[in-house]
Amino acid sequence: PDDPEGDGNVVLDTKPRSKRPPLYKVLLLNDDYTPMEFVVLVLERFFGMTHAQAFEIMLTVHKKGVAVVGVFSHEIAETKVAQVMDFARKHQHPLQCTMEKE
Ligand code: TYC
Repeated sequence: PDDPEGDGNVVLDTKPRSKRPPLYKVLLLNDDYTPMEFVVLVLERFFGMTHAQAFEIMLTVHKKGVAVVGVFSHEIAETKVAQVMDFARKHQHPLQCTMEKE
């Protein structure tokens, strides 16, 4: 009711807003041409993974088609995606990296 007490004072609902900013998953996509070693290098260089971690995630993408390689704020996720896409383009590999809201 707009005026449950009937006293003329209207209580306005406020949307509960979460304090934390949204997080974004950065995804790496498989393709048939990017060399496995290049993907491993990308994961080491831009996502701070060890060689073993990077190799494992690369194989997951290779087998499953896609994997989450990190979760970040919008700004950091955008930067990671741009870094990976620039690096792949420079080396003329078709590697694709995208982000999506968690
Ligand atoms: N499928 C690629 C190959 O066989 C390797 C690869 C893995 C490519 C992960 C992209 O995100 C990727 N050379």
